[in-house]
Amino acid sequence: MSNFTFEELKERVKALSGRVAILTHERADADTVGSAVALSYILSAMGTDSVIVSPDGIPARLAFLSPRTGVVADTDTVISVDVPSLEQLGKYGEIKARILFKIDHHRRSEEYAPGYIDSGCAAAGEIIFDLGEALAEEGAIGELPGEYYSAVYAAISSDSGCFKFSNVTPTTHRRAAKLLEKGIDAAEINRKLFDSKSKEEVAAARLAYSALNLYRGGSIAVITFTLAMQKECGADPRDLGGLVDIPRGIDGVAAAAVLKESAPGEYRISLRSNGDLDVSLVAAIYGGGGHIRAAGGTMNASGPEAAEAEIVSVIISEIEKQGIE
Ligand SMILES: [Mn+2]
Repeated sequence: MSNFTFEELKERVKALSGRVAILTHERADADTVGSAVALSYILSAMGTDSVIVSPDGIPARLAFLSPRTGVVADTDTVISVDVPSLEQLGKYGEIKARILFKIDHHRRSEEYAPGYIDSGCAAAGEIIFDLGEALAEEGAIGELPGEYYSAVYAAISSDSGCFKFSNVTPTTHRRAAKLLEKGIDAAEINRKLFDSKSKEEVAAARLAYSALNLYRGGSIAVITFTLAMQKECGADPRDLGGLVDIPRGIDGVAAAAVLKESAPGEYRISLRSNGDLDVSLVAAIYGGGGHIRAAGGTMNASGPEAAEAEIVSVIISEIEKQGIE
């Protein structure tokens, strides 16, 4: 199983036929959904029908991207976008043999299908943007609708933290500039992505602040968010991804983690690094992955205290192993 070039990606996309299922990763974010939506516009511009399939559904806060969802059973061909591992495909990991190819930007992208991978992109949306441009240039597609450009922009803005993460390149901004020239409402998209919270999410943040613990002289910050806390705030667990910004945003914090209890004894780990620590190596210990400064995995532990103690000790040993101060 191997990776292929951008030229081959174009050819593979043009050759898609029948009804295509575009798989997103679990706990979908605006990059995976926006990229899938944009890709479905590219496909329909070529006369190819497609639906978007998310292993655990698309969270309500991303409904503004208007994904046309469906089920794999009704499709002829399956591809994935922004999905680095089978684990991230959730229940669809079982149909890996049906996945024709994947489009991804994760540095550690598992070889579950042949793929086009550009880890120099801050978002999978940047790859989709290039694909749209290239196909238009060669006349394979005509003018795409405004919804296409909005979806691509949402994807890029989401994974770049509204263009403030270290993964942003001059090319990221050039792509975004071209999207702005298409007349998209970037301010409104960013408001929906970053400045809009449900009352339940605010209640979750309040609980998260009270559960915040600092370790190693304040360089490691961890929040363990139990099932009881999730019940108390009433938030959709899929909308709790932003909680990790709380520990990450504290002055002096080099590594931040949120452990979200997903089932009794099972914890979803979200990791962030503010410096040189490669948290994807911490995530890899837990069967996960991601990027240098943002990664995740799943841990089993006897209880919340044990889970938190374990992640702290693993982060400390990784700091020492990587020789980071
Ligand atoms: Mn992504």
